[in-house]
Amino acid sequence: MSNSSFDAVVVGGGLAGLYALHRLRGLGFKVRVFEAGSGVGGTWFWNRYPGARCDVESMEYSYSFSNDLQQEWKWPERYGTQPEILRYINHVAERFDLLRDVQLNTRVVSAVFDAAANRWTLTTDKGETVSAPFCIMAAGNLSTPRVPDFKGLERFEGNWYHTGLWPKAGVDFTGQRVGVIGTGSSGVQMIPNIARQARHLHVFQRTANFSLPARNAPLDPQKERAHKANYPELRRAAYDTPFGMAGYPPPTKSALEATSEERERIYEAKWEEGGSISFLYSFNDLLVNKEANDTASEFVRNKIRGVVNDPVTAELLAPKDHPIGTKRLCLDTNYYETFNRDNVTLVDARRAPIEEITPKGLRTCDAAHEFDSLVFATGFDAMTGALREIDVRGARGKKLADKWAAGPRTYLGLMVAGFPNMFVITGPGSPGVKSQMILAIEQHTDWIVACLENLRAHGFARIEATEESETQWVEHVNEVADSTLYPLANSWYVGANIPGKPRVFMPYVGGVHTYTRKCSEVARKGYEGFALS
Ligand code: N01
Repeated sequence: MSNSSFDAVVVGGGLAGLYALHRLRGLGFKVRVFEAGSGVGGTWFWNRYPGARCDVESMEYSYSFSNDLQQEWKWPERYGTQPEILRYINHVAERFDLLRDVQLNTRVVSAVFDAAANRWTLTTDKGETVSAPFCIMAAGNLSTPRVPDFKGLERFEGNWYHTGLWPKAGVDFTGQRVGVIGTGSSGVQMIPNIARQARHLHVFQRTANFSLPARNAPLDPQKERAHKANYPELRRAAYDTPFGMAGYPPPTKSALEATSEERERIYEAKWEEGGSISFLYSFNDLLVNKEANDTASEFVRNKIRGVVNDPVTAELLAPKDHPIGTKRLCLDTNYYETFNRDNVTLVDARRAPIEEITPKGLRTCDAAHEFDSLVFATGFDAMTGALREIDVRGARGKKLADKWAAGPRTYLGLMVAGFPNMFVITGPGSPGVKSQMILAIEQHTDWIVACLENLRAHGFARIEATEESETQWVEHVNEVADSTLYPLANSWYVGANIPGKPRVFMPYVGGVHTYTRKCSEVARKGYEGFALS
């Protein structure tokens, strides 16, 4: 590396890190991005499992910062596939000449703040050291894959995979006996695809998840034209919505005010239309009133019962432990139908938990299974995992991992008290993961860049969230979550998938509109809640 001193360093070369690089360059900053992968793309670089696809429509799930880019790029389908999205990200990286400042195959292992010099020093797994006044954490929310701590995995004689670390060359399961563990979004997308190849597929389900039909199709050229004709307006309008997506008229009626016939008609139309936001927008209280939610949950359970031929399997697949929408609502193509295939078996891993991996497969408490391949669709150490894996030390030498031992604390999901000049893009306490992620990335980054401009204009060298503003924000995030049904689910939003992780509701569910207004107001009031010096 020719120069180890920068104006800003960025950790992560996914959608967030690349946009941060682009914007920081616009300030005239000398920037270095560190990316652990051998290519850019983050989530879309690593999650190459069969069937990986975005659950936000492709006309929405893209950068808005360049009108030429959004007008010229052609998405072939309603929802982008992983290869298509990765192609798009690489196109953006080339088009904006970003790659020359991205150092691939390099993992940041520590980030230490020097309070006297107001500089962050980062050390990489290659033993390099770089420093910069500002450190931007763009390390992702679902970027630390987790394989459960099953006894015996090292003795397994077949091949095993995690959805979030999928081999670049792909995997051919033709003729194999395959076991898939996990039925979240990744499992739900992957299972129908593996079922078509495998000799036999066993799906180990601990918790049934709600899934709706995606209704993917080639992108309707008329819709594409109409969307592109109004792209800038639609992008702007998205900031005024809870989920950061325009074009979904907010519901005004409670599910409990509707007759059962009216509810059925509305749910049926949404089911046919496909898409999760649209379905959750059937009525205005599905995420805040359990009784209202029960009507939607039961509608989907009945759909599952209608699709799956075997009543015992259908009942097992019909989620009963959480209200619909309180875990990430999955979108699928033929997920439930897959369980009608002769070569697919659903195993109830709640009634009979997996006890160990054996050389030939795995053993639950009541049966042994033999597999050629095992696939872990077991999720991620979400939202905090990536930052906790880096040895981050703030102004008084305090470790971020210690500060977050009882759960993450941030102000606006953007900064952490005691860690000056370190910004987080879509961190815990931000609505990022509960919204159109690329919009959130652009909003956070634009705010950070404006903040850095403001520091420079006023001759400040340092910005830090105050303890007080952080505490108030954490309380607010919790209050808002507690006014909804979200905390009722054992989801990764509360860290429930990681044994021992403190149960804290991490995303901000007050909506993109509320959050964006709050961020603008904070900036307008001279970065209220931050100490500048
Ligand atoms: O992970 P998850 P994911 N024994 O944590 C099970 C985004 N995403 O990779 O629910 C048995 O949701 C676990 O069971 P339980 C999206 O935001 C988006 O699927 O903990 N099972 C669960 O079934 C999503 O929410 C897209 O009881 C075990 C599964 O593994 C997020 O990524 C596509 C187990 C993990 O589900 C994460 O999704 C893919 C054990 N010991 C992902 N441990 C799209 O855009 C865990 N499980 C479409």
